[in-house]
Amino acid sequence: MVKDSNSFPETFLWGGALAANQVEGGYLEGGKGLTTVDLMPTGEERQTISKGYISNFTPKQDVYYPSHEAVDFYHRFEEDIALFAEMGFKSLRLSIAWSRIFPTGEEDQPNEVGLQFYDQVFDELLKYNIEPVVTLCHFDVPVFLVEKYGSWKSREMVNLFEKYAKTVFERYKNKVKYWMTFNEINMLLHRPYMGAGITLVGENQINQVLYQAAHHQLVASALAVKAGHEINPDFKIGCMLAAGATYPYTSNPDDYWKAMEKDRESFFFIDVQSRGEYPGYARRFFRDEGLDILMEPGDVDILKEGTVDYIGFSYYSSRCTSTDPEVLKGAISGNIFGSIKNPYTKASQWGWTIDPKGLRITANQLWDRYQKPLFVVENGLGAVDVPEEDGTINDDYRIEYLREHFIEMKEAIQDGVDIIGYTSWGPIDIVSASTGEMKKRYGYIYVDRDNAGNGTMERRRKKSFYWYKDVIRSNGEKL
Ligand code: BGP
Repeated sequence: MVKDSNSFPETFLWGGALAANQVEGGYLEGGKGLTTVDLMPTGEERQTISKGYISNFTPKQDVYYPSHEAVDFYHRFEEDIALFAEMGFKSLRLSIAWSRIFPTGEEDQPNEVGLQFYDQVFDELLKYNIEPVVTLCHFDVPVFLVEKYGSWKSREMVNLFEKYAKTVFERYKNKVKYWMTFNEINMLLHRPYMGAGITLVGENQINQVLYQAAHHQLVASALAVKAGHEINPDFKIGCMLAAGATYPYTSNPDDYWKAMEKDRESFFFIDVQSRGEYPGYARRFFRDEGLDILMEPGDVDILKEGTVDYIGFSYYSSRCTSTDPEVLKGAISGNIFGSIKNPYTKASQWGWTIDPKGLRITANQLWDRYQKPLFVVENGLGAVDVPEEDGTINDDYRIEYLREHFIEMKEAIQDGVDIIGYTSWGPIDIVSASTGEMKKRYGYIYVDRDNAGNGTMERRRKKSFYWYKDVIRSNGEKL
């Protein structure tokens, strides 16, 4: 349905987004099993591991892992949710840790303590009329399944994931309406271990491994969507893409084509999840690369029957590419996707391209392509915050980043794009996924905690807290 609107809809789901492994802590409490992210320390080693080069599945004793305690949401969720409510949140995106529910991934019965934890969290949200938006798997696969099956390399994962999905759908069917299957499903190609628990040690045919694993996730996602709709027909179940338009560096048609191919690397996943079948360009890619993706006879139907209701996506940056070897030589890895420097855009302290207009472009692309409601489920600025002497945090740079993106999001809505909500990333400071550190902060709420585990964990409202509260109160009119 095309919507004509000059502004944000009345029902717009303003809020914030979190992931279990980056906010909860309590990494072995309440019977929780070890997950992949629990094994990723900070620094260079994290980069290597997240790309799939890991062989030892035990956390080191003498190294501090910030995510093991994170910001202790596990024990402080009431206080944190009260702060979100104070800002006027209409929604909170968060994920369930698979290994709190099935510690190894293979138990017959779920872990009741884990289930109760999320009951409490959802009840607390509902108390304030905050709509939970729940990701089933946000970068955390039970380590046991990685060791036993090689994670998503194996077809075994499909039924195990379906069982997990059905368990939580049944349990929370009267508390949660909005769901997402896999966070940033396309991250599997770029950070196979971080995204999907896939190790590449000893693998020669990397694309074969990755696209086979992708097929397993796509089937598992479709089965979950199908089961969810059966359990509660009112469920809205989405996919989740790490989005960001790719621009050609010049008007050379070769550059344009390369940019299109780069975008399709990501759209591939959403084409399957939203349209229910493999696109022609993917089948050609498999042929050209000599990939032999094993599919079971029923898979075609499963993919058709399990298409998503909405398209969730993260947007931090646009990307830029070129076919010119000279230009590529100066390439910088502007973000996880690798991008050459775009002379027309700025960058964050971590070199991530800042391109507000790219949000409008990306939203329009996704709408043109899928004609399904869009949900901006991640966006924000990772920055170092330095408290003033009196303890206040004046994060004007964050306000500026968000304001510019909100202006473009509003433009997209005026373009007729159906955007149902916006949850900014890390509304409270949390552990960074790419660095594993505390110092890259996104929050409206500051947490007194550093990379080494020092600090009181006290929560403090930043300047952006009051600004976002006004944005929500005025439904995006006061930016
Ligand atoms: C996305 C992830 C999040 C998140 C965010 C910001 O890729 O879905 O988990 O962390 O990026 O990244 P970072 O924390 O590395 O700054």
